[in-house]
Formats: sequence, structure tokens, C-alpha cells
Amino acid sequence: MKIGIVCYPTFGGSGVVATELGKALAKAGHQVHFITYSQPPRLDFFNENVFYHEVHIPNYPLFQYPPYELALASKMVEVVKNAQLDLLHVHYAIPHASSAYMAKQILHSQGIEIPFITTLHGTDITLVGKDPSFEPVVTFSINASDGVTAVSESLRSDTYAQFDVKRPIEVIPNFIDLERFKKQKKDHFKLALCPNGEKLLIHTSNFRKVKRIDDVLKVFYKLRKVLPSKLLLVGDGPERPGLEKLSRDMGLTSEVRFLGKLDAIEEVLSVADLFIMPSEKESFGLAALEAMACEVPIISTNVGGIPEVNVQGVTGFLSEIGDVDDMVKNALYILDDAHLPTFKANALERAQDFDITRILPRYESYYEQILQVSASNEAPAVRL
Ligand code: GMT
Repeated sequence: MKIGIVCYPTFGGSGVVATELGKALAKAGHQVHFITYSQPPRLDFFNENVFYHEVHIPNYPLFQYPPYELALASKMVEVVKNAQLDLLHVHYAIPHASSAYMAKQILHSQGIEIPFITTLHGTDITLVGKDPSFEPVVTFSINASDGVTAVSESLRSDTYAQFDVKRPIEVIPNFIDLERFKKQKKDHFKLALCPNGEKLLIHTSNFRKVKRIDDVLKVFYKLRKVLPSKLLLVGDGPERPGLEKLSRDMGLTSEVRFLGKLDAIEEVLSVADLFIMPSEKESFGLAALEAMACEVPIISTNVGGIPEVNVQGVTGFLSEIGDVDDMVKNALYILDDAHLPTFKANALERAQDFDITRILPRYESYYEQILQVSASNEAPAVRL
């Protein structure tokens, strides 16, 4: 198949999922064309089946807000025609699904039919998508998609609850490349970070409010009073300056390290003992899955799709949003040397359920199903 993938070229979950999916499809022999405004961070290699098309937005003084979605739609039209794509797969509803709809209509007016699939990732539904500034466009674009997928059962239910969606939504969970995300022997890292055998806690995210990283600091503050430990905070985003200050104010400077954005995140995950995800919303929790693949158990909230990944009492524990004391209690239980090896082994075993080799065929067969319906000129399926 010749597939166009549209995504945000960021370190954030949806961009990572889209890029890794494209790479896996290319490895499986499909031709994959990425269409986005800059090169996705994980697309830094050569593969004969991978193409990258940059969306250029002309800078004109009249534009207070450059019309990215128009430039994107035009680029989709150009790539579909030049590369003779079979389908477009857009990740994140806003504005990718509406741009795909426009591209589809332009191409239709030129006698070219192109189906598009929209994958919902989370905040496009649970946060920004339902804002009245976007809601009508999001609802319309989801309903106008030839296929719709969501990354968890929870996100599918949220979408039906919050939007008047008529399309059946296929749940295809996020996945992990276990060849890349695996525990590596990095004893020297561990020794440098925890010279006295301290336990190592880790959190990775894009440092937005929804991640509640102040709860990470609060958990750590209480935990390290009873258990010698260190904390790594990986990633960057708007909350970081405030969190650095909070960490100083709490007197944690020598025990907490802010590492910024890291490409080889699996190297630090390899030396961690526990991952903390106290998010307020999370449609899936890809960062937790990456940790689990590196044999790191999880303490998290019980929101959204997290319970579909982190299994209560098996790979870690789930708490109510903001219940710092429960998280501390759970962390102490997991970090007990009598329990830790079992939780680590369970985390890896659960991560294997999301191995890319299991999930990729689900996308491939969904693509085929959508292509068949589109070629037959049947109306796309409607939710019963
Ligand atoms: O919240 C993030 O970390 C970024 C965000 C995004 O849109 O890229 O992540 C969303 O998509 C990820 C991949 O499907 C999911 O693993 C995250 O849970 C989801 N984030 C939220 O729902 C808040």
C-alpha cells in the first residue's frame, strides 16, 4: 500500500505513535509518506520506503495566524497525486482530520478518490477538541472520516459521550517496539545516579499541567523520608520552570534531576525502579508502556485508558487523582525488595501484549477494510 501519514512532529505521544507506525509499515514493505511541518524526531534514518514531505506556510504580513490547515490540505493534495497514494492516515483530529476532508473533496473534484482514516489520541477529544471553538469541526471531521480509530476503549467511550459521532470507532491500542525498548545493562548510570544503592524513580512527559508533575514531587518528598531514593524528571514543557522552583522550595535539589528531552529514553528507563504517572487525563499512557517494556513498574492514577495498560496489583497500582498518600503507600510496597522483582517481570510481560508485531497487522487489516469499502462505492459504515 502507499500510505500518507499526517501527524504532529513532536516528542508527544501522538507524533511518536504515528512515526513508529509509519516506520513499521515501511519495514513491512509499504510505501509511507509523512506529511508534516518538520521532520519528526524519530524519523532520522534512511529507509527506501519512507518519504518526508514538509508543509510550507508562506509568511505574509496580513496573516496574524498562518493558515496551517490550508497549507496542509494543499500538501496532501500534491502528495496524493504525485505519489499516487492509496489512503491517508491522520493522527490527532485537530486540524488534521478537517484538512484531510478538504484534501479529499479537492481531489474528488479532480476525479481522484482518496479515503482517510483518523486516529484519535486523547487531548483532541478530552481536552481541546470539546472546546466550543473546535467542537463542530471535530464532530464533522470524525463523521466525515472513512475510518476512525481510538487508542483505547476509554477514549472510544469518551468520544461517543462527548461528540455526536455516527462512525463506528475501531480500538487499536498503542504499541511498543520491544527491540528498542528493553532493559539495557547500564550499571554505570545507576551507580552515578544512586551511589549508595538508592531506589530510582522516574517520570517522563511533556510537562503540561494535565500531567500533575507537582504530585510526582509530593510523592517523592514523602517517600524519600522513609526510603533512600532519587528522582529523574525527563522531558520539557510549560510547567518545567515552576516545577524546578517547587523542587528547590521543597529542598529536593540534590535528589531530583531535571534531564530535559532525551532521545534515548530507554537508557534511563533501564536503570529506573519505578515510574510515576499521576495524570489528570490520559487516553492511553504511552510513556508508562515504554517504562514497562524496560521492566519498570508503574504507580499511576486510574484515569482514562491507563487501567488498560497498568494492571492493578500486577504491573503496579492505580490511585485516585491527587491521592498522594495512596501513591506513596503503593510505591513503598512495590519498592520493597521482596516485591520489586515480581512487579518488574510482570511489567515486561504486560508490555509484550502491546508488541508492535501484534498491533501492526491490526492496522494493516483495518486499512484493507477501509480501502475495500471505498473502492466498492458503498457508504461508509454507520454506528448501530
Ligand atoms: O499527553 C501527551 O503526552 C501527548 C498527547 C498527544 O496528543 O500526543 O498524548 C496523547 O496521545 C498518546 C498517544 O496515543 C497517549 O498515550 C496519551 O495518553 C495521550 N495524552 C492524553 O490523553 C492526555
